[in-house]
Amino acid sequence: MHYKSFLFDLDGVLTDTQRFHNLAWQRLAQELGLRFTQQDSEALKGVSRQRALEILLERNHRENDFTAAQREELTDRKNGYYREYLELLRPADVLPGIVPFLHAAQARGILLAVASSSRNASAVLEKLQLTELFDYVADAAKIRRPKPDPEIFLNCAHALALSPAECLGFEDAQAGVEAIHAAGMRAVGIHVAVTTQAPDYPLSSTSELETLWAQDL
Ligand code: B16
Ligand code: MG
Repeated sequence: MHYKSFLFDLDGVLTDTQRFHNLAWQRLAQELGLRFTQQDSEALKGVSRQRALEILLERNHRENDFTAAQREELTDRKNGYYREYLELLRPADVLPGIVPFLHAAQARGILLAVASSSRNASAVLEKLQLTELFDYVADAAKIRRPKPDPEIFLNCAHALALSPAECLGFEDAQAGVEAIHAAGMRAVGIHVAVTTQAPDYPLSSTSELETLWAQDL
């Protein structure tokens, strides 16, 4: 194992909060009379809140129907719904295999960081009681260009004083895999549904993470 750091996406990798994002967007879409299919929800994965709203409106041909102030109200409303669902989150909601994998990585001296597009990332990590395990958590509010731009992954590498080649990224979203590759890093894909850019190490679930130790990464 030549990697010195693992950079984790949060929603859909450490925990299944992606379903809460989906429920919140679905609720908003219903209120606005917008279509919201499984494919729409895939397209919204991993991108920022503002970009997700744009994509939803574009896919419904409604991109010219809302002012900047109205869009802000819509993203705030979606976030309110998401925060409501987050109330249900417990430490038991960390996905299978994650905690042992993080401990095993720490035991090998591998640095751990979170590279999530979510401005709620710190709150989610606290609720899951995972905060202490990470050496660095990127602040999504300070990232100017959302995934698939590499900025957030490069921000983590920089904070840990490592080169991109020394970092391995973990993602569930196509936009995230693209961001990792654009950063010059290799990607572990956790059940990545759309594969315009295949992850280097595709896994079907977090329960398979331990199999990575047996590979010559
Ligand atoms: P928030 P990740 C992403 O998190 C989600 O996948 C995406 O669906 C969401 O729109 C985005 O965070 C922003 O989240 O509205 O909480 O700031 O997958 O990068 O951990
Ligand atoms: Mg994700």
